[in-house]
Amino acid sequence: MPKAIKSADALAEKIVEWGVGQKIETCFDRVDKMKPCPIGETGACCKVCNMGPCRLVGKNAEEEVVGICGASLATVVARNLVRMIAAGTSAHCDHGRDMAFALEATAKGEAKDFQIKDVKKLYRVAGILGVEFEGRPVNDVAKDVAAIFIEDYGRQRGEVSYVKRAPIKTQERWKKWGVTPRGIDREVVEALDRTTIGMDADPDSLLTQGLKTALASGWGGSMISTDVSDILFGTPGPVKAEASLGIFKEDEVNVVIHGHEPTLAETIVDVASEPEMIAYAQSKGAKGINLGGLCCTSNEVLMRRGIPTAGGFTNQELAIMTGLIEAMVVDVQCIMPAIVTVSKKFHTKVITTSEKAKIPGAQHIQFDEHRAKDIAREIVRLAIDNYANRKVQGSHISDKFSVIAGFSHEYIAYMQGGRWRASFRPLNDAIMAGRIRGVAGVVGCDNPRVPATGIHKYLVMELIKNDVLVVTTGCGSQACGVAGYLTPEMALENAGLGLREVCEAIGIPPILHLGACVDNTRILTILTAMAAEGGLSDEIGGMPGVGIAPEWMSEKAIEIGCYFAASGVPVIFGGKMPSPISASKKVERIMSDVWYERFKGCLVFEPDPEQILAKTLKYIDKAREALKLKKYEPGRFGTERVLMDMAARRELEKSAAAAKPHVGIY
Ligand code: NFS
Repeated sequence: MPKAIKSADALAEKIVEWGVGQKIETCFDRVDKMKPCPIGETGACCKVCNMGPCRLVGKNAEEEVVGICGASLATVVARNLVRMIAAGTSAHCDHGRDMAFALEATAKGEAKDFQIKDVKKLYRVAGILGVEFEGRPVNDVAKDVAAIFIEDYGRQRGEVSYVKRAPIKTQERWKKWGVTPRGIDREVVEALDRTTIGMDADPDSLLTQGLKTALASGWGGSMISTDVSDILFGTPGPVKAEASLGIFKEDEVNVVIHGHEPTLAETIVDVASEPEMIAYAQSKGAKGINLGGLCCTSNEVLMRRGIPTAGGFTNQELAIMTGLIEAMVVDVQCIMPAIVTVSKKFHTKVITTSEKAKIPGAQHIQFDEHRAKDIAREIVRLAIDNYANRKVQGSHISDKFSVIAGFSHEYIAYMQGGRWRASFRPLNDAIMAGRIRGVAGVVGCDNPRVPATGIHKYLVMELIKNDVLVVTTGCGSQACGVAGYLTPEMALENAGLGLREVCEAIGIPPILHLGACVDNTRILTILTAMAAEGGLSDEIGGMPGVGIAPEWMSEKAIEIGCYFAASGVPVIFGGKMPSPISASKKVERIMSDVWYERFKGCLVFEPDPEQILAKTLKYIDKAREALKLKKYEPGRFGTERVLMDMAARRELEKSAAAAKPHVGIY
C-alpha cells in the first residue's frame, strides 16, 4: 500500500491535494502536526483524580511503578479502556433511546409525520419481547414494545430484554462469568463508578464490567436502535445507489445529511421530493434537490432509500471542499467541529440539529420528532435559499461508483430460502463444505492516521480472494462503496472460486453492506441464526468468523469490539499503534487469552494489515478444525465432515437445536 497518500479514496485524495494548494486545512494536515501523547496513547496516563495526572512510565513500569494512590499500571490501563467502553456504549445507546422515544411518540400519535412502516417487523419484535400482538391495534403493540425498550434503559435488576435472543450457550457463558447486562444505563453508571479514584483496582474485574457494559449496547441499545429504525422506516432490502465525493451536482441544490440517526434524515428525504419544494428550488435557478449522505446517517438512508453516499468519517470536510454544498445537516456523533471552519471558506451552511451536538459557528435548528416535516422543510428551504450564494470554486469531479446495499439479516435469510423457507442452511452448508472458508465483519471507522480507507480496501479484497464472505457496516461499508467494491460484478471478479460459486447461486455480492454501526447487531443476529441452523458451532463462540476494525478511531468502535469479543468472536483492531492497552502486558493477556478461554472471543491489536489478514485466516481455520469441518483448500470442496460420521453429525445438529434461543431469531 503506498504510504505517501493521505486517503486511499482517489477522489478524496484529489480534494486533499487541491486543499493544500488553497491553504485549506483538513484532518489530513492536522494529523501530521498533532503528534499523539506517547504516554496517553498506550493507556499509561491516569487522570481520574487531582493528585495527578500520574504517568506510569519507565523501565519495568508494569512491576515497579504505581500512581500516587498506589494504582498499578494494569489498573490504570484497564480503567482507561473501561471508560472508553462506557463512552462508546453511551453514544450508541443514547441513539437507541432516541429511537425508542420516537417509536413511543409515533405509537401515541404525537409524531404525526412518522408511521409504523414495517408492521411485520414490529410483530416479530413483539414476539421476541413477549408482547401480545395478534388482533391488537398496531399502535398499541408499538406502545408496549417502546415501553419495554425504554424500561431496558432504567432496569435495575434482571437482564436487558434482548439477552434472550442470544444462543442459550452464549447466555450461559455470560451468566457464568458475570457479564449479563442488567439495565443499559446501570452498566454505564457502574463502569464509571468502578473507574473512579479508590474503586475497583483489579484489572480483570474492571474489564469484566467493561464487557458487561459493552453487551448492554450490543444486545441492548444498539440492537434496539436497529429494530426501531426498521419498524419505523422499513427493514432494508437490496437497493442500488451511488457512492463517492462525486455524487454532488453542479446544477442542483446539494444537501448533505451527516451523523447517525435516521429520523430527521428520513424526513428530509421525504420533503426534498415534494413538488412544492422542487418548484421552489427551480425558482432559485437550480434543476432540483440532490441529497447525499455521510457516515452512519448516510448508511441509514442509503440502505432504505437509496440516497447516495459521499463516504465516511474522513470525507466530511472534503465534501464541503467540492464547493457545491448548500447545507450540511448534522445530527449526532462523528461530526468534526472542523466542518464549520472549512464551511467559512465556502458558502456552505452547517446546520446542527441536536441539543446534544452543537458546534460554535454553526446554525442550530433543533429537531423535534413532533414537528419533523416542518423542521425538515425549514432546513431544505434554507439550503435552497443558499444556492445563489455558491460562488467560490471548489474541487469537484463527478466520478462515482454503483453500490448495492441493504442486506438486513432478514433479507439474507430470505434470499437463502425465499419467503416460506428463509434460513441460513445454504450458508452453513457452504461453510461446512469449504466453499466459504469463514465470515469476516470488516467494520468501523476510517482514519487519517493511516491512508484513510486503505486498510479496509486491502483486507476486504484479500479476504474475498481467500473465500471469506465479508459483511461490512459503518464507515467500513463507505470505504468499500467509494472504492467501487459493493457491486456483485466487480467483487465477483476477485472472489475465490468457492465463494464466487455460492454468491452466484444465492445471488449475493461477496461483500455485504449491512448498514450503520448500530447495525453490527445484525451480525450478532446472523451468527445466532447460524448457530441455530446447526452443523457449525451451537453458540456464537467457535464459529469460523472474525471481526475486524482496521482503522478504528472512535470509543464506539472499542465498545463494539468488546461486545463481539464477549459474544464469542475473535476481534482484531488495526490502524494506528501503539494500542490504548499496550502499556500493560497483563491487560493485553486478559483481553486476548483470558477472554478467549471464557468466551471464545477476544480483542487484539495488530497494526500490520498483512498480519491482520494472516491472523483472521488463522482464527477461521482454527475454528474450522475445532468444528471438525473439511480442511479448507482453495478450489476443492467437499460435502462431508472429516472424522465425523452421520450419527455424530446428527448429534451435533441435535445439540444446536437445543441451543436455539427460545424466541424468534429474525
Ligand atoms: Ni461507527 Fe458511524 Fe464511522 Fe466510526 Fe463514526 S460514523 S458509528 S464510529 S467513524 S464507523
